[in-house]
Amino acid sequence: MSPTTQQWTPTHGEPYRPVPYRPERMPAQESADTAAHLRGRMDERRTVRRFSPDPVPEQVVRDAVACAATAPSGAHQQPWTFVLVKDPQVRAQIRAAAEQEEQISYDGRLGDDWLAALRPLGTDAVKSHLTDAPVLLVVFQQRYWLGPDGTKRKHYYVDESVGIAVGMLLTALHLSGLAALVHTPSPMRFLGHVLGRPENEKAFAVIPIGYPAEDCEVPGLIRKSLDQVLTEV
Ligand code: IYR
Repeated sequence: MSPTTQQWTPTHGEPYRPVPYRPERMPAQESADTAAHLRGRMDERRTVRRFSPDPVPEQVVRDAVACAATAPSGAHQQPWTFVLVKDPQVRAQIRAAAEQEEQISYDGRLGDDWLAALRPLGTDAVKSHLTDAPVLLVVFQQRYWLGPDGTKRKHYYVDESVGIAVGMLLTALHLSGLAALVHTPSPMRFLGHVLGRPENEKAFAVIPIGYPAEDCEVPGLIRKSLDQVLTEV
């Protein structure tokens, strides 16, 4: 077991206790080859909304969550909880509640401008992936630490930390051959209730995971080129 995965307990106010970090340096050619390969692999990732019912190896999902949980976080507070929802009844409940909210959103709550921005994606209020994908993962952010005696301690940069973790989750899933969708029903409060999460946790995203359906289609989108996203000064 790596030293960073021994049983974690919250830290607060302890002194700085550095340990050596001496990873072997990757030769430049191997580094370049790896980066170019990963760039190509990641460019193949697509958000999928139509999933095959085929089961996925659960350990792949567990390992991807473990990858996500290596994300850097504000004050190393690791303010995330991942809930693997297996119970079909709970999934049906989540879908019904999400679709109810989405219907209101698509019927006008989002506003014309937002709906226009979404049109090229072809999304609507029907969220069949919430029950059809073989795996449903719900990510919660821990807005503060809640001790067993009810003590509360603020967490820092929670949105950023959980966003990075979800990015790493998507990367791990994709590189392991699985497709996913980051779904953010709004409002999401119902998720905490349905899944019985504690008061310090706020739903961040619902992530159906699986293989694309045989007849899966995705929007014909074009990514910005590197020189459109990277500028040098
Ligand atoms: N939450 C809605 C709407 C939606 C919003 C954004 I921003 C998207 O990128 C996609 C969808 C839904 O899930 O359909």
